[in-house]
Amino acid sequence: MKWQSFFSHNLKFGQKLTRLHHTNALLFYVLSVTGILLLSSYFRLHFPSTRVWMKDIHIWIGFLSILPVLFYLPKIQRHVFTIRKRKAHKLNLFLVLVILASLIISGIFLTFQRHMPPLISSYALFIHDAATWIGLPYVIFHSITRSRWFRGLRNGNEKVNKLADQEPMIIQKRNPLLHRRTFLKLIAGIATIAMLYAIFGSWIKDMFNLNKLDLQTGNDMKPYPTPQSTLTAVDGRSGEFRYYTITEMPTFTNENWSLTIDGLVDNKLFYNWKDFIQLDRSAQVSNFHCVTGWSVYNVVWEGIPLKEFLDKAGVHANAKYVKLHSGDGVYTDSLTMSEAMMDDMMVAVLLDGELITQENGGPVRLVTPRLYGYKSVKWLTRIELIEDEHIGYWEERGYPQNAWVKGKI
Ligand SMILES: Nc1nc2c(c(=O)[nH]1)N[C@H]1C(S)=C(S)[C@@H](COP(=O)(O)O)O[C@H]1N2
Ligand SMILES: [Mo]
Repeated sequence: MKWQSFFSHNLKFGQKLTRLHHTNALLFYVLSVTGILLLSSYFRLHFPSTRVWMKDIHIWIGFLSILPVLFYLPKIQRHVFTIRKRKAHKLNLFLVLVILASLIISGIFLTFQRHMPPLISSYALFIHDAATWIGLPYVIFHSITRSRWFRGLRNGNEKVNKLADQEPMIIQKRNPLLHRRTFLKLIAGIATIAMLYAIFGSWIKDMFNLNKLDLQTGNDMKPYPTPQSTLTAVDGRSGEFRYYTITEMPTFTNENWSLTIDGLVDNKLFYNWKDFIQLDRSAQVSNFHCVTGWSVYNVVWEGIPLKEFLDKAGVHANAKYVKLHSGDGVYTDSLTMSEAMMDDMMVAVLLDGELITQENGGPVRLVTPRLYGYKSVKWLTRIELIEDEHIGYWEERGYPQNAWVKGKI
């Protein structure tokens, strides 16, 4: 990369293009790094507050990255003309522009997704992810094969083998694997894939739930509750949960799990696992929306409406908020009294007829279909009635207190 070119005037057309290209590449790298940190569950676990401003930085740089594209647009015609005879260059240009456009447009939607129906943000997130997983390996491969080091490697070899090159054997020309350039590119390709696998392997595993089995055995609840409802989702569940936690996942057994309802109530309630699963449950089909853009549709939850616990406990007149405590010992959130009394606020124990798994917040989690997922406290163990507003875990780190999902839920 020629750093001087960033500061010089009177550049020729080609040099200007190169400068745009390098600016674009730099921004793309910074966005990739911040973007991957945002996705990483390791980062969420160990640097939760950094995550919030990292997201802002990612968004701001994202907006900045529109500039090189805008500067490029008036030059596009001339550029395409100069490469009119090079098929590979044209294809490359087209691919890069499609990837950039997808990332920018979906990124803008994601930035403002709180003001849009969740369906749009799910699509935007899908496109943003897909464009990243195609674009990033492509860019890494491109940078390796275009780097001076790589070219040096190629030229160096060519000099050494000059003699051999003068009389190329037919087989070398025909067989792409034996052609030196292709071979080096192949190596770069393999290196890229290996590198990406090292970085994203665990993410890919999470994505495809390859490690679901060990996680499922995390909790050990006995007896296993049988569904009391036969409700099923007509179209079946669609979408995948992204498992979030800001601590190591707590592990529960029937011995160490309990639920307490206390604070400003007439009767403090306390349930151990045995008592808890004797309670009458109802079921609901609802959608689950995370404020970062993903949704899961048609989830069948079975559990006890939060309202029933509050009625049973007898809420004092001065209680204004319901504070929810996670058994992880760190995560909390709160609901206003009217939010808490909504019919679909549920203390859920079964998901699609099965015990909620450990990574999904089981054995018991709150379900808040009309409010964003950060209100839906996982590993719920305590419901406390309080008078003063409580600022929840993510709200303290920049998420809005108002978690209502806009549009069709
Ligand atoms: N204890 C606890 N509860 C939590 C969280 C968390 O990190 N810890 N993340 C919240 C957020 S932001 C979302 S979107 C949902 C995600 O639920 P899932 O991990 O089951 O997909 O859980 C919510 N409840
Ligand atoms: Mo979330």
